[in-house]
Formats: sequence, C-alpha cells, structure tokens
Amino acid sequence: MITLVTGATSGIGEATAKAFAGLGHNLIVTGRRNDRLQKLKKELEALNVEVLTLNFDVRNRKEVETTLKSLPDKWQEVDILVNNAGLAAGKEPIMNGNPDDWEQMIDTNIKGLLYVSRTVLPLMCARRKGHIINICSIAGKEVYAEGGVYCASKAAVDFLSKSMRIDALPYGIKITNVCPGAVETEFSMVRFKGDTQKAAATYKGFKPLTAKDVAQTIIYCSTLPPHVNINDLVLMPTAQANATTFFRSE
Ligand code: NDP
Ligand code: 8X3
Repeated sequence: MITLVTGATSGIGEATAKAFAGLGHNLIVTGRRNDRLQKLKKELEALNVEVLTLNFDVRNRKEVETTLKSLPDKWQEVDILVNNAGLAAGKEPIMNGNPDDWEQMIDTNIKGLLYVSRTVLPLMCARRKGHIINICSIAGKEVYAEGGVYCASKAAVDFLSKSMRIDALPYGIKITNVCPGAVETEFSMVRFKGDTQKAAATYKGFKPLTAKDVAQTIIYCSTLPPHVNINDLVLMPTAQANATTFFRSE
C-alpha cells in the first residue's frame, strides 16, 4: 500500500504518516521544510517501510503538478491520499483582517488541496481504487468570531469532499471528510505567528486532542471493509461541545 500525506512535517500529518508506517504502508510525505522531511524519512524507514519525500509548497500549482505528475513508476499507485496541509493565519474580525493572511489560507487550504487532488485522483480513477481523506475542521461546520476566512476555507473543504464523492462515485473511490476540534500541534503557534502566550491560551484548562488521536481516527476510516465509507467524521476533545463551547477547569 502507498499512502501520500501532505503537510507531514508536523502535527496531524506527521502522526498520520507514522501511524500508516506502523501498518506497513510505504509513504510519500510532503511539506515545505525539507530538514523535517528528511528527519521523518529516517524515522519512518526505521519502521521498515519505503519513503519518498517531496518538498513543495501546495500553493504553487506548477510545483505541485510537476512533482506529482513525475512520480517514479513504483510510486504512482497511490492507495490513500491524506489532504492535510493547511493552516489558520491570524484571528481578526473581517474589518481588521490581513488580506495576506486570507490569501495564504485560501491558497493553502482550498487551492492547494485542489491542486494535489487534481493530480492524484486521476491515477486512482484509472485504477478504480483509492481513498482520499480530506482534513477539514469543526471550523468547516460552524463559524466563530474572528475566524471567518479560516472557517470559510474549511467549509469549502467540506463541500469539496461532498462533491468529490459524487464525481469519484463511478470509480469506486472513497472520500472521507475528517473534522477535528481543538488539537494541540503547531497550529496555534502558526495562527498567532509565534505568540506563545496566545497559543498556550487556546488549550488552557482542558485536555485537547493530540495529533495521534486524529491519526488513529484516520487509520480507523482507512481500514474499514471496501464497501464501507465514513463520509464525514467530527471528533472533539471530551471537554469541547462545539466550535466555541469548552469546559475549562480555570
Ligand atoms: P501544524 O501546523 O502542526 O501542521 C501543518 C502542516 O501543514 C505542516 O506539516 C506544514 O508543513 C503543512 N503546510 C502548511 N502550509 C503549507 C504549504 N503552503 N505547503 C505545504 N505544506 C504546508 O498543524 P496541524 O497538524 O494541526 O494541521 C494539519 C491540518 O489539520 C490543517 O489542515 C489544519 O487546518 C487542520 N486542523 C487542525 C486542527 C487543530 O486544532 N490543530 C483542528 C482541525 C483541523 P510545512 O510548514 O513544512 O510546509
Ligand atoms: C482548527 C480548530 O476550532 O481552532 O481547525 O478552528 S479551530
């Protein structure tokens, strides 16, 4: 089995790559930080699987197309694609928002996911076999204050999962939309641009999900019998009821 995970240099993507390696899958791992990709490659190879690292920015359409359309023959039969690369940039009301942040989120979370899927899905359709797992978010199901563009970008992922499922139906391809609540990764450090206090406050007073929790859920979705698909899955910390309601101990 070959699994391709975008954004595998940290957080959910890294944990997911490791979880699939634990199942014996060969891994294609991508990200912009090549030093981290090389470190991950060594860790995965120690689990006796083969690893191909691809160092590109999902926002760069040409780079995505050139890299993924020239996969070595033995890596072309991608069984599972985890569209995970993504981010939130900033947390501001729309009237104060930074359009550069908006573009980064839209270009990464929506357009990047589309560029990668556009190259990998035809390979799956040709083989009439495959599973795409799109990492959406609770933010794709509900909106919250100061998160408008991130929420909109993830709502687009939700709708793309629904429409991909229709388009891929005749080819027997599974499409799963996975929507986590709060997961403690580098996500908040990225969102708050290195402000450790704001990042830490996000998870204060409750136990958030770990990247491994999400990875295990992805493994569950990917190991069901061929006739069973999880279309849409929302997973939350027990201390989180919805996008905005948390039970914090202090
Ligand atoms: P991390 O910041 O830990 O990981 C994000 C990953 O995405 C990194 O590997 C990063 O790699 C990659 N990435 C970001 N931008 C690009 C880009 N332009 N090109 C290629 N790769 C990119 O955060 P998470 O693991 O938490 O996030 C993973 C996904 O999960 C995201 O889609 C996020 O929206 C979603 N999510 C996160 C939640 C959370 O609470 N943490 C909850 C719900 C969903 P690199 O920087 O090396 O390029
Ligand atoms: C990340 C979860 O609630 O911070 O997608 O938007 S949230």
